[in-house]
Formats: sequence, structure tokens, C-alpha cells
Amino acid sequence: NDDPEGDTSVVTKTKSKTKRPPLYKVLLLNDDYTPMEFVVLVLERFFGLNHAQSVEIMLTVHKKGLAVVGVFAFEIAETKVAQVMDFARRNQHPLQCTMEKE
Ligand code: TYC
Repeated sequence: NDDPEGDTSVVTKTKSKTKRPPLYKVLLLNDDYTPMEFVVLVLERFFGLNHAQSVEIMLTVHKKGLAVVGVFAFEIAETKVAQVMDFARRNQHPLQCTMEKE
């Protein structure tokens, strides 16, 4: 505390904050054309989900319009989105996959 006149006093406390990396939700969007089996394959292949979980999430997207497929650190979420978009494009399906900060 720099206080040459002795008339003020400032106490500064530094907080030791442990910052966790922000997490990102990866979302799958519904459309009218991508076959259900293709979406199930995407969920199994890129998100490591079993067949039953994949069918369940696919049907949620189909009924509700979208669903969170998983929550990941930025780079991992980015990679998943790119893999899904690339796989859909190569197979000429309009399937859309996006990410958003949690
Ligand atoms: N709505 C599609 C159909 O009826 C199936 C579908 C499900 C498409 C999920 C995209 O993310 C999706 N064939």
C-alpha cells in the first residue's frame, strides 16, 4: 500500500481463479430429406453413441427440430461439426450440424 501521507489505504486482494475451458454444445438440425438411417450412422460414427442412443437422438431431432448431441471443448466441438458436415456433403444430404457456447 503506497501511502506516503498516511491518509489513505488501499488493500488489493488477488483472487486465484482456476478457469475451466468454456464448453460448446454440438447440435444436429432436422431437415426433410436426410434419411433417418444416415443420421443414425453419423451419431454412431462421430459421437461414439450406441445404436439405441443414436436412434433416440435422431428421433428427438426429427420430432423437435434439433437436439444436443454432445458437449465438448471448442476444438473438439469444431472437429465434430466439420466431420459431420463433410460426411453429409460427400453423401449429398442437407444435414446441418452446428455448435454454440453452453
Ligand atoms: N426428418 C428426416 C426424415 O424424415 C430425418 C432426420 C432426422 C433428418 C434428424 C435430419 O438431423 C436429422 N427423413
